[in-house]
Amino acid sequence: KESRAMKFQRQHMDPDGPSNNSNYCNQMMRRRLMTEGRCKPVNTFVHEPLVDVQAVCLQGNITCKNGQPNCHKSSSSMKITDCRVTSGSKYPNCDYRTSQKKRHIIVACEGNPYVPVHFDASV
Ligand code: T3P
Repeated sequence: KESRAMKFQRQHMDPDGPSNNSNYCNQMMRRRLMTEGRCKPVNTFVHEPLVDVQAVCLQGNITCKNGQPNCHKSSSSMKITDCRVTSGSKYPNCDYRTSQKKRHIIVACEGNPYVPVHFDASV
């Protein structure tokens, strides 16, 4: 079974990206299996080395949107791509808008090793 840590990597890690391509989200959301059963409405891919994203679990500790205490905000801004489903998108034809940004990321971390398991926000 896929662990929560592996699921985070599947849904949110793309260290070698982004291809400078308006179809990035349409391709990646499908390739990473986020268009099965429904179109996942919002999803962020992070374009930084895995070790640097894992290190965010040791950076500033903050409260998550759901009230849990285990969120962490990156001390540096990171290259990300936000994927947001378009208003006209109709499952199973999931259509996304692709926006590249540099932001501080906020992730929830769990376990031993203490690693990212959820993407909470970017700021
Ligand atoms: P997950 O918990 O699998 O990482 O909040 C619901 C989902 O939306 C959550 O999935 C994370 C995702 N999300 C992003 O990927 N980027 C964002 O900026 C926000 C707000 C949510």
